[in-house]
Amino acid sequence: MKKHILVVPGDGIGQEVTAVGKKVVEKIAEKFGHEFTYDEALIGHVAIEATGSPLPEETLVKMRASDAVLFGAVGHPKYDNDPTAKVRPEQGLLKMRKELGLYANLRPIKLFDELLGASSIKPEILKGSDILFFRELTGDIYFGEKGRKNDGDTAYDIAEYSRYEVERIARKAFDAAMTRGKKVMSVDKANVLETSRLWRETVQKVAKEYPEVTVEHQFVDSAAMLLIKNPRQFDVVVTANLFGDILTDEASQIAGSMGMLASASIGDSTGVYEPIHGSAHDITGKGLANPMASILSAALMLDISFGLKAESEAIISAVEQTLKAGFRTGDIADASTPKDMILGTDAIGEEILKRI
Ligand code: GGG
Repeated sequence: MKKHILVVPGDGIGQEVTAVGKKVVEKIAEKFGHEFTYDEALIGHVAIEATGSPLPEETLVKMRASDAVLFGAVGHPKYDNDPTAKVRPEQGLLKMRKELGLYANLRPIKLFDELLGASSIKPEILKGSDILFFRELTGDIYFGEKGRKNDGDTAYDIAEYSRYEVERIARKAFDAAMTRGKKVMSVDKANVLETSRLWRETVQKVAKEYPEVTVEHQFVDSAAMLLIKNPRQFDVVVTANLFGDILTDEASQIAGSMGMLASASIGDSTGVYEPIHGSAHDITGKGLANPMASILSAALMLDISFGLKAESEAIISAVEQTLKAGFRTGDIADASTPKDMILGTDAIGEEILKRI
């Protein structure tokens, strides 16, 4: 198969983990006889430094012309400490999602059995957890009008959802549920928010098209609590942009670490595949970052954008075997991990490559 992949590492550890993710894709191409070509582009802080824009037009053109995008992360502490900055790395991420129509963000919470001890949640509560989040990605408070009034003393962010936006993400979640446990949990805050009341009403309507699927509605505060109390009761979850952002970071503790969670952003055109974690400048340049989220994002890319199921499974199996062999990065090591089995970004990448 011939495919053109755009690699967009972005900022901080995005550079380090995406390099390993790309090596894994190259190994798959070699092993399975595919012809993948690659190009690179800038986004985030590195793009601001080079061009003044967090998402240069050239990057967008390259994204649209590619078959899939392997993405890293955006962010820089410089902006976190300067709330008045007008140009910010995250604007590149949001604009990319809007421009490419990436309205559905799939975040599988896959717990490898080998990591049962890595979480602070008890293994007997975690064992068997397998959740697929659908986070709506192009609406909500992230994209509504925002600003300041009263000479800057009052700030506002408007949350907005249209029926159409809710319907299309709900359909994606219900379609996925039909291939899994035929169960959808819709998460909102319908006791308080009007957008959530429209969300619930629309999900209820879409649910009628899927009589085999059981639907449960949860308020986001309750869902956040249940996720830790009983993660096994979750299967497919569909929720709004902000709630999905927060709940999936929480859910990373089910998988052991943010460094284990991959994601796929799909919609109207080219799919974008990226770890859910950010740029992590506290560990940037130290070679400590866990590349597995990037590697597992590459697996999602092969499966979802290219339909290469066996290749995708080969990657997941290589990650599993590496964990079974006892290798860990620092974020997923526990007290019982021997020091010499705790590897850096490139070294654990090599162990995974060996097993493909
Ligand atoms: N790879 C994910 C990433 O770069 N996250 C940083 C970030 O700003 N995330 C906000 C969001 O996902 O909406």
